[in-house]
Amino acid sequence: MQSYNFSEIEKKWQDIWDETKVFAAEDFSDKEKFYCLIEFPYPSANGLHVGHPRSYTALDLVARKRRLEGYNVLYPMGWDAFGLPTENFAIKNKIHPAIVTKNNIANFKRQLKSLGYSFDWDREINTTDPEYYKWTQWIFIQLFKKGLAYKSKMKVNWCPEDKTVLANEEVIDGACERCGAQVIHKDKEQWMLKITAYADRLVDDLDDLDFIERVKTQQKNWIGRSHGAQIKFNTNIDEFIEVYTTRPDTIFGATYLVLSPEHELLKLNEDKIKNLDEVKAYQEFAASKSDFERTEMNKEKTGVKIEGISAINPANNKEVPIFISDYVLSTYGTGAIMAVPAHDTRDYEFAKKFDLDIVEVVSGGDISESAYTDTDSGILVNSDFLNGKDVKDAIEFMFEWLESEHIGERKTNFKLRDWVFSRQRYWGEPIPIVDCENCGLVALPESELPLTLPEVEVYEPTDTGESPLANITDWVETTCPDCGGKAKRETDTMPQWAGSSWYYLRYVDPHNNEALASKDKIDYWMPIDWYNGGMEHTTLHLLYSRFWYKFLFDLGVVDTSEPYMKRTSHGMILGENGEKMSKSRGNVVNPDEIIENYGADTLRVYEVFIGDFEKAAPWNTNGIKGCLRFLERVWSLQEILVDGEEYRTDTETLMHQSIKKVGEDIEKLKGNTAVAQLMTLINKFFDLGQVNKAELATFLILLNPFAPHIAEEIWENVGFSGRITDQTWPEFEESKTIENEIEIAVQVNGKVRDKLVIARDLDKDEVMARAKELEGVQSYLEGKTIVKEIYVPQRLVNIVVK
Ligand code: ANZ
Ligand code: ZN
Repeated sequence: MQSYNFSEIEKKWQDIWDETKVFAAEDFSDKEKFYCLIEFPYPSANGLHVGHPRSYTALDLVARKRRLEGYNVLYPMGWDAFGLPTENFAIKNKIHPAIVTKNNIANFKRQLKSLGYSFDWDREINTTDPEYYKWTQWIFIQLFKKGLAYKSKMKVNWCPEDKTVLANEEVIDGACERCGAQVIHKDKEQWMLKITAYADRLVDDLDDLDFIERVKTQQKNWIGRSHGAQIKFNTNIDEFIEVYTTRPDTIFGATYLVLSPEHELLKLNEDKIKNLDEVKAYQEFAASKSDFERTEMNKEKTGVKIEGISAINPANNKEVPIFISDYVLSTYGTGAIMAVPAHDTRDYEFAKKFDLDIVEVVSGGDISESAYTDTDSGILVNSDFLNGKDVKDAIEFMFEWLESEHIGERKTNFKLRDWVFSRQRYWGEPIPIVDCENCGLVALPESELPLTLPEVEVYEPTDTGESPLANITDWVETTCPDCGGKAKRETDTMPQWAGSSWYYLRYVDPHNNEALASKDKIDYWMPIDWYNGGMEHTTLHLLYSRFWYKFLFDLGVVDTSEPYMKRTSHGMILGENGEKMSKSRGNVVNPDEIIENYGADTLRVYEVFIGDFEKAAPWNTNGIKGCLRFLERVWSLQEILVDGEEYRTDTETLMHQSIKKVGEDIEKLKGNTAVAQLMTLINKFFDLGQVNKAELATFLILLNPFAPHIAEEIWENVGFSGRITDQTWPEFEESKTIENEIEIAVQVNGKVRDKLVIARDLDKDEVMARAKELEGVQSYLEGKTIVKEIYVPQRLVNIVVK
């Protein structure tokens, strides 16, 4: 027999799959539809990373299994190709970003094809294709028309390295998510998307989705819905200060107020502030810091007392001082708080430092040590009409009280901010809006879409904060579509997250010229049944795309309110040294080399065998070799093949067990234990010295999702009819997964003395009789009286003697 020539086999089957389009999804079919999706890659110049195939392989297993189960499966692939790395590469190498993108895509596609994924390549999409981004622009215009896209001058995150603004979601611990540079603040006019209008629905609708818990929790925390009260404090200068609190129950312990340094009241009443110089100096100091630095938990508290202005606590009419401090943010709640040092940690630290009153109003802690923040067990004290209530009741009582006294009301707040949607870079979708001297901001008519990116000489970003498009005067200067007057085009572009916010809809109808996708096809394919992607996208792409989809639902473009029914997430593949793979660490593994030396099937098997899907896993070259050895053994099954239409008694139980285990494990993304089961099965065949045709056929179908090329090749070689892609997924019988003969322990007075092999359903009398005959047992029974006989079915016998 020929040896296992994976290169030849893999090329052969990839060509056959391509030519016969076996993985093409049918629009409309009698079969049930199944839409599975992986996050489409950013085609970088580095090519495919061995991390990418982890996600793609996991859902390729599901897709291939579903097809054999009779589903009409859509498993598409495309390119999320706008964005900074391409633009930066283009600038450095003086090649147009469009050409860089084209080359990168060709390379990625070659690599993905060489892995044998069952993608429907006829539905390939590319976010930088004007026929695609025409619809990204169309959605933007709809958002604009509904008032959900607006321009506003605001403090934004600016990355000095990439020379562009960043969304809040792109700032991680105060640094640029992409390049790691420390983010600074700039006041700039920006396009914003009103994602906050969807905040409630984005939280509430999570309940009905089959998302892994970590994803739900992260989205909820990011949106940060909190229920509290807004309370008015009167002051000595005839103005109210409104505070936001989630603990109105603690109002009797509010011994001072803190305003954010940017608070309006200060600007409007500078004449009444006696220590204005000191206040101004502090305001400057705070302005230089990021919100992240300002709210860091265990940093030294700073602040300044406002001399000349004080407030009255409306619960007990006591006068309380007012401070400014950077730990109160201007962008949350009302930008002012009532400080309750006895029950809030930051207030406690501040009060200690400035020697302010700390009044206990919830009993149960020791406030000489630290703030008592527990809300589950304390009882209200020192609080007049609230005394004796527990925290929950006291909060409810206060809501009513505040409303009846007209000094406050219930208020829900969100951490989520509107989405900063413009970027000052070249390689993105142009924003299809003009600024008219007469009419203001006007959207282009749909007939003028796509508004394509103009050719430019230089696409380097500028330090002025304007995009390179601003320099092309004859593009910028245009006429207003409404009045025909003079107008200027918007020169900022959209962020990389734009195209990926709706791409899954384009797959259902990728060549449509009339609409982003036809209603019929959307109704047929959506929602997506299973979506796998990285945890790092949870509060970016995953949240943004849920928002856009809900907006399209409100417009009537789609007929369900959520795009993804199920969301799972994979762990990263790390370098052999356990660190993140990166060029600078020199630990990058190139999938091309692995495929050349070991084959695509081996790489696929290794990608699932590497460890628990949700956890990070280090690459290991010995592991790869082990997977190749496994496939070589699979190949040599052909040498021990014998005839046989049914499983043999020797293999029957293991066959049924394997069908069950492999099937269930694929569903749970436990490819690693599924492969282990296949290894057990193949060992059995070699132990027996034979595999029969019935057994081999089942084995190959089970192996196929993992190693499809070798499975198809052996199937054909041994003369089975048709192809694996035409077969049905094997079924198992539960009763046959159970071993018929079992081994049980036999104890005398609780100590194991021997073992007994019996038929599983043997009755107690027979089991006891045979147990007593065992040699290892008899010596312990001699001369004794049996006082009790215990049989725990299918587990053990215990004979108690005296
Ligand atoms: C009094 C109080 C007493 C508070 C107590 C807490 C515990 P979340 O859940 O995040 O909404 N806060 C309100 N606005 C703030 C701002 N702009 N910057 C910094 N902190 C602010 O938290 C709401 C709580 O965070 C509010 O409730 C307020 O402190 C503080 F025992 O008010 B609390
Ligand atoms: Zn006009």
